[in-house]
Amino acid sequence: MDSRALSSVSLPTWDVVYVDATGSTNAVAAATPVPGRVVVTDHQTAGRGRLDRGWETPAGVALTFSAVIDPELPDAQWPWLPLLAGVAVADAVRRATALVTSLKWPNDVLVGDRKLAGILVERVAGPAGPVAVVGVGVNVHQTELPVPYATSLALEGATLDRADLLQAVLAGIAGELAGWRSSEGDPTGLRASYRAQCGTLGRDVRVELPGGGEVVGRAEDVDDQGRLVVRVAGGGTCALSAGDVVHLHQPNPPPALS
Ligand code: BT5
Repeated sequence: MDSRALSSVSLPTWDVVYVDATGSTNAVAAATPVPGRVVVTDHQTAGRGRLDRGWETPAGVALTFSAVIDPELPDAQWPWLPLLAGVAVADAVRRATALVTSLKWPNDVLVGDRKLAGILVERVAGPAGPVAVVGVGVNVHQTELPVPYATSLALEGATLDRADLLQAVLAGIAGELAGWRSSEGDPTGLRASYRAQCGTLGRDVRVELPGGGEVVGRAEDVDDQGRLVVRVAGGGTCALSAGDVVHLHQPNPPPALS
């Protein structure tokens, strides 16, 4: 199908390396963590999700790649990286297909309530300090998916070449990174883009915390550190930096952007 085009993507600002098949593009990128390097494969055989979960994609139908990025910003701003990648993926899909996408905090890209794309950001030691490996998986041509709450571009009626999608997502990541760096890590612009697309805001949610336990309440905001602010029963709020969100009820109107 589009494997041939995927194998020959070449971009000025990224060093794109194609492999026919590999376990995890994040693992390959982490092994040679040169900023600007992108590892893309036609068939990822042991894809990784967050918290040691898996990411399953058959050969020839999904976009699976990892980009090595030196954010050149203080550690405190790094939590914005996965959110930034989510914005770039959602923008690229929306522009190319006219599908209505949304972001489920922190970084799932949804069509309706189904997951189209997942993102895994890992921090690894690079040649000149820590770098981020930003792994992106988008369901493109699949007609069958491993979980009932997933979807693909094909199932949503959209046809898109994986090479074109890769280029659009990488251009989006580069553009978002440039804006973020030029503001010296002030996340105001990125936060506005994120909040405008975040379907979690205004919804009742259950957030399952990484260490066990959960928080139930109304998702009110994403703060300037990228944390989800949840108003819990009784009126207080808590800001969560990690967790799995379950959307509980129908959405309310989103909050006004500040
Ligand atoms: C993620 O984790 O969503 C991050 C996925 C990142 C995958 C990319 S592909 C390129 C790069 N290399 C890698 O090895 N990984 C990255 P999480 O939020 O933990 O979601 C994982 C869960 O999504 C699984 O436990 C399944 O329930 C579900 N899942 C697995 N495969 C899926 C698929 N193809 N589409 C939608 N959901 C899937």
